[in-house]
Amino acid sequence: MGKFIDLRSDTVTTPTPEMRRAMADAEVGDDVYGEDPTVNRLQELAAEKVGKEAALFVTSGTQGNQCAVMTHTQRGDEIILEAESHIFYYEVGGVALLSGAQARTIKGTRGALDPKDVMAAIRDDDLHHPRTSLVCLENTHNRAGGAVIRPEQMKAVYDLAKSHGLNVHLDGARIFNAATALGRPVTDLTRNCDSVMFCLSKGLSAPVGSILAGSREFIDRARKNRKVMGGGMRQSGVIAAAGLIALEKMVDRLAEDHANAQVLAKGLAAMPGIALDPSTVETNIIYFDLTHPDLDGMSLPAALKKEGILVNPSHGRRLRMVTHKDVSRKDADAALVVISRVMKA
Ligand code: TLP
Repeated sequence: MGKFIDLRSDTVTTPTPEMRRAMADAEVGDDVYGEDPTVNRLQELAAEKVGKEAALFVTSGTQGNQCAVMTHTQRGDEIILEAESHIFYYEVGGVALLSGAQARTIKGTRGALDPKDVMAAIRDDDLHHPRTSLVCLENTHNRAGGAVIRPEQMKAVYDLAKSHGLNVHLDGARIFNAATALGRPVTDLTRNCDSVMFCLSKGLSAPVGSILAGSREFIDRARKNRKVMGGGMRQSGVIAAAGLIALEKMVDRLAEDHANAQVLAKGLAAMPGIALDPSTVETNIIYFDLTHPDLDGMSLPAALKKEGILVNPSHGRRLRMVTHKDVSRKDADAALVVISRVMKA
């Protein structure tokens, strides 16, 4: 069989030939001493791109988010999160395990928190209450189907948080997808937060790594927390070199992934047995519900795998497909032909 069309996630993207060359040639030093010139260059460029004073190269999106939570909170604090957010849903209970913080979840609308709900969740100063110290936002919102949170929505929550002395962390794993979809500078989306994490892997296609950015003082403290999480990486210029290319060269092509997601979404929506409104697909993530009586979230991915298409199985009837650099327009068209055939069989 030829190559798989891998729609499981944009995390599966492989580094470009230019990235591999830059990795081989990277100038390196010991980053725990702050002496890796390539890491330092990446951190400076990343901070500048998102309009923050400083940035820290971290091993993964999860490490960046958890390091942010640890740096913003004290043990026993309560943090406010969207109920389907990655930090709450997919980070192995790290908020409790690593920071000793308690999660207060709020159901959002397409991933966006209503400031009224945030307001109601902020604890007042009562002997019995934990201290609320942090609100986390996610943009694009993964489990809301790659939904884009508007700058105005972010600002409303940020202003409220600030007026109550809370910090705001943005899980911006796919923040450049959000900026691309809106056609606005990414700083419109990173202005209304105290810290932001974004991934160099995923759509930007670096093999490893994410960025945590914020004030100089915040990043100095976060560096120590990264160390305790095992993220002091020594000659990490080898991977930072790919991150630099991710930031410089790979942002502009994200629109292609969004266009291919539209192709897939429209094709899927036309198939009997699939419930999907393509207008809800704003970026590179497509969620749909299976209404086909003989197929479910386990059997369809298994049948597609035999035909060379990879989709993550699910215990329910909701499935996700993600477009990325290694899925071309031709792949999207080919996938639709196969999916349609498998659904009919
Ligand atoms: N998301 C992965 C899985 O963990 C679910 C995926 O395939 O989408 N924030 C958001 C919004 C994410 O979607 C992810 C990864 C992360 C953080 C964590 O990044 P990594 O995988 O680098 O730890």
